[in-house]
Amino acid sequence: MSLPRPFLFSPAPSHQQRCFALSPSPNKLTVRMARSSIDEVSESGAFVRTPSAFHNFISQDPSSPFPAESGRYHLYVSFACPWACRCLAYLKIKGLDKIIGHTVVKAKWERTKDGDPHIGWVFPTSNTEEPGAEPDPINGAGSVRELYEIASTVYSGKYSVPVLWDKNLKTIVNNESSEIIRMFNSEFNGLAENAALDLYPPHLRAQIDEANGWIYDYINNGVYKCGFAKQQEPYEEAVEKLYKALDKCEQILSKQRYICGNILTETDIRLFVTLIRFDEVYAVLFKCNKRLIREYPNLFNYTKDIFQISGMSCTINMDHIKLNYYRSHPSMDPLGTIPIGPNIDYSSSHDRGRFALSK
Ligand SMILES: N[C@@H](CCC(=O)N[C@@H](CS)C(=O)NCC(=O)O)C(=O)O
Repeated sequence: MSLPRPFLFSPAPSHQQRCFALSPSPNKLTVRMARSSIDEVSESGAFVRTPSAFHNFISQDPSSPFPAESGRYHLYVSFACPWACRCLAYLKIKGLDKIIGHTVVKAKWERTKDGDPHIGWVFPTSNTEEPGAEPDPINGAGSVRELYEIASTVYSGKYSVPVLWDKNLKTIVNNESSEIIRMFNSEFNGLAENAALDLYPPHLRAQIDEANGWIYDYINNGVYKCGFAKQQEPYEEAVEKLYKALDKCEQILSKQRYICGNILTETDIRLFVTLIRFDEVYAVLFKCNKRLIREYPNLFNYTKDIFQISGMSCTINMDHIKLNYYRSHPSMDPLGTIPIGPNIDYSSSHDRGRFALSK
């Protein structure tokens, strides 16, 4: 059974939302949809992320088009990608990995199609080709691009991960991590091993949404704004906001265990995926070097604390992270040399137990 493909993803975003190569006059637009993050640059040289396109929602309601079912959905991720790793973290800590399978792509971007210069996520051809990566067991696809092509014949955006795939309808349910984690938090609770864990509890929702807003703009996406800025001014603007936000987190974490109180929430998982990549990658490649995370006592110990939550450490593969960032962006670093350090041990002891957890 298949649904009409265009029905499944949102209409094209408005021209402010999209990332374009613009002609000199905004009245005479020559637009080119970004096919890769590195193309997502405005006229002023600032990085502007393209919105995701597939926004279907899995529901615990059995009559919904995408009902929560065991074995029906599959998550495609890269260990390099912080957005995809949010979803993988949820899969692990909610105890969903027996009912939702996942596949990890190769770390480094490669050509996705003969005769086309596009580079992106690809699958290995065997289990032994690259440690940590696996061939696509569901569709036998060679690349993530092929998954998008199966899901839609008219899609023309980025071939990004995460991809949440419906094996029944053979299509993409959703490719936006902030939505996927909400589904994983609440919609599979009839099947999850750790259903009691609620990372978006009703009484904290306003606080979580508020914190997610500035953490996304200035930290999660902020590091990309630093790294992908093509001019000095947008870079400096982004760096200043990034460090103000990190200082704010440090301050919050000097008084409580997590960002929204003494209780782990979605905000912490979203912040963690950026912090764990910061000293190893963003400080070097994205020029976020005003201060390192390991120079912030509370942020550093907090990063270790979250890394040590049961199930989290297996979502972090630093070899994939470094291989991807340092080797997949030749326009940023044509040599692709991978820095040897700093090799931080996030499993070492931390001091966050000094805060009593709230119920
Ligand atoms: N808003 C998306 C962003 C996903 C995203 O940008 N993923 C990057 C990897 S970190 C990607 O797959 N990029 C592919 C490309 O640029 O070609 C989400 O949070 O899920």
